[in-house]
Amino acid sequence: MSTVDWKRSGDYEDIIYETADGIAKITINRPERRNAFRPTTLFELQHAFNAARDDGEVGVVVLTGAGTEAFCSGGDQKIRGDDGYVGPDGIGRLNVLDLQIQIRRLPKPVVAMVAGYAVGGGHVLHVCCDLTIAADNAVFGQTGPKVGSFDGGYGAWLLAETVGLKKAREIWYLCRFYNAQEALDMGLVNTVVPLERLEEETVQWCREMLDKSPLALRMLKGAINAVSDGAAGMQQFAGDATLLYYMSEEAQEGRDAFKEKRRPDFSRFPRRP
Ligand code: S0N
Repeated sequence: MSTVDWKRSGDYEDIIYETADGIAKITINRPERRNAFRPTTLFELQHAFNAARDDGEVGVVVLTGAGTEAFCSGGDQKIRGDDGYVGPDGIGRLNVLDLQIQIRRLPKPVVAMVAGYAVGGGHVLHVCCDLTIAADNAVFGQTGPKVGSFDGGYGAWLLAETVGLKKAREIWYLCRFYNAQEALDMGLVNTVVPLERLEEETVQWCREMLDKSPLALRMLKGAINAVSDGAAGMQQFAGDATLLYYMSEEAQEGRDAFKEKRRPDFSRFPRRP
């Protein structure tokens, strides 16, 4: 049951983009393939995530799948060529990696709202999200070693960071599926709710975050990701530090002095201990 009045926008084939009350909801809309992604899906997801990033009204982004059977079943195996997933241009791509990075860099919380299967590359997508709200019918797992693929990036080490090294190895090496309660027990999701309350609960979590300081959330996301993202994570965090500095009178004095063709006077700014 929807608790908000979603407003749909954008002209997409594989996804749905909606906004309401400060939340952007992005839905993978290929239920006939358990919301498996193809290159077009990923280009559209990237476009929608950019729209959510740029929209000053949006404070939180929800990623989900259409229907109740699947969040996302990973790469579309039916259009998998010999060098990646092949779209209308005939070129093989692995462009889910760009989307994973985009979710990590997006300076607003991203919440995975999971009903049904989150498996393969679809499982990695929820791992990349900041939070995961799972319905009681959710199923989690990696399938790569069964179907001839693997994700040695976020799919491996971010999963290990989330559930621990032993459990991450088990998930990848054995390709078992785990139910929602098992996922909760291993720290893979934040909460489990009855399927019919999934969106209501997710919106409630979003509203609680929307009440909080956007800059504080932005800095926390950057800080939590910085260590595991290495230099790229530090670059993001450093960019946020620059943003904060730009917003200070101290930095603005430097800019104003240049424009007014005078020496900058930083004497009134403290040298803090
Ligand atoms: C999800 C499963 C468990 C659902 O089982 P269920 O409910 O019994 O339904 P099915 O009858 O199996 O499915 C219903 C219809 O949907 C089709 N379908 C399901 N999943 C896919 C899929 N991934 N691709 C294409 N079609 C799919 C079914 O075929 C069926 O349609 P019909 O009846 O018409 O045939 C079960 O479906 C399942 O196990 N699915 C496959 C899960 C899987 O192995 N996914 C792929 C894993 N690999 C990746 O995701 C690649 C990783 C990746 O993306 C990546 C990683 C690192 C670097 C780059 C990449 C990259 O590739 O970009």
